[in-house]
Amino acid sequence: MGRKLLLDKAHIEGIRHYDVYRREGGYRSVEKALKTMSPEAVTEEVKKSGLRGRGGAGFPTGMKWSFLAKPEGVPRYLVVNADESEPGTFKDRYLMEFIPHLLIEGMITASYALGSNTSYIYIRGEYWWVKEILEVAVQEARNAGWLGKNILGSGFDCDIFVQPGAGAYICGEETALIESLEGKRGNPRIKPPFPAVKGLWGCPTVVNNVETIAAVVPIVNDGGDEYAKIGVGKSTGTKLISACGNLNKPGVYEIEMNISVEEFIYSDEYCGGIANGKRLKACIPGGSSVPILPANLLLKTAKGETRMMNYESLSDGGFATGSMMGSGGFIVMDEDQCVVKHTYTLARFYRHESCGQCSPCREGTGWMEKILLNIENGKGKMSDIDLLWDIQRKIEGNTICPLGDAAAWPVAAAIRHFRDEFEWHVTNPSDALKGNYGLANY
Ligand code: L3W
Ligand code: SF4
Repeated sequence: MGRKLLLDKAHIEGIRHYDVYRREGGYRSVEKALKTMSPEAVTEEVKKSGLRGRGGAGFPTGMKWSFLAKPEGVPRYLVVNADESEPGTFKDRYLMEFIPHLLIEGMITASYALGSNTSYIYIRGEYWWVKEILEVAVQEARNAGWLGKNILGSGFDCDIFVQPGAGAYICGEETALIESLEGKRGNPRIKPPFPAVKGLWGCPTVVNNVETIAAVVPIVNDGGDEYAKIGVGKSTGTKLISACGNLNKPGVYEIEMNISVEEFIYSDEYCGGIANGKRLKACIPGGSSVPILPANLLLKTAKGETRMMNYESLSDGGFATGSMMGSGGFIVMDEDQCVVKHTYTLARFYRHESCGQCSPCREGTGWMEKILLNIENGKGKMSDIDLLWDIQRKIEGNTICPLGDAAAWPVAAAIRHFRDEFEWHVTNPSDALKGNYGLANY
């Protein structure tokens, strides 16, 4: 059994509430940090741990914290990104819903390290019941003296506020999130300046994912070196994976980052294999924004090495033959699934969620959606496939925020690996219309 650092206690009855969480050892990291460590020492442990941002980019957390500007007399902020909206990703919801005090504990310790006296959880509006759970937990922490003035007599003041979004995917992009938190339309800002220099209300701000901040708890409790012993290379610690699609046991799993993709999909400890005895066709291993991989490149890399569930191995081969760990949204497709249809569905999503500031993203996502719908409906031409390729190339790298890339990559990867399926739709329009388009038709 793999070690669990975040979800090990998530199934204890009543753990959602303070008394049980505390009885099970909760808030030890706050005691340790505030009573025995300097803020710099906490950041040092996070650096030693090798923790990387769990929202998708995998940026080293300790490095991000040390980039935080500290001009005198200017407040600093910690903002937790709980706007989990990436299709296929639901691990932060699970953590917040079942063990909300883990996030709050991590936030207090992180706020101490960063010097943030007011910290925010920006949660997606659709998670309204999770917001209520968090608000109860924050109040419990306040009542127990873990939030407020002079916490544990340390001289450190901290409070936490929960702010819901209103259903826009783009508000998960850190600068759009900050705009939204300031009460404005969630349009991404041009970076630099990075939030670490100019973030919320123009002040230095660290934006971290829910899981990233929760991981601060075991790192401070056991030390960064202990955390770094789990996993491989630059992929240290454990990772939450939300597994969905044609699996026998979809769900949220905490894995050590040294297991193979094959073990994750087929072992009983995790997903238990493909549902209904079907064959594995493809997988989007890191949330909808990352490239799809066909089964042969999913279990083994192009070099013939076992593909592992970690940052390096999943991206091995670049986008030509690899993908990304991303946010950990692991979407599995069996032999009956149609890649053209899935690609269309994603294109529709990104077109709908584009904020419209940049022409390549605003116009390109609309064109990709229309062309994909035509192909899917048996009305496409062979030249449409090249046109699609051309459009996604013109979006990638030419936009203010990563949503443009996120819209382009799935289309590029689908054409790269499943071009024959696109061509089949063009040459067999009546079959495509009837919905006969899985591997079974080849
Ligand atoms: C200070 C510098 N800070 C970088 C900070 C930066 C940010 C972090 C990573 O996009 C990806 C995206 C989605 N000084 C800095 C610096 N930083 N250089 O480091 O930055 P970046 O630009 O690499 O990424 P990002 O803008 O945070 C995130 C992908 O994740 N994704 C999305 C998942 C969606 C969810 C969800 O719904 N929960 O996670 C999945 O793959 O496409 O590429 O903080 O400020 N010099
Ligand atoms: Fe808006 Fe798309 Fe430009 Fe991002 S890439 S700023 S979502 S138009």
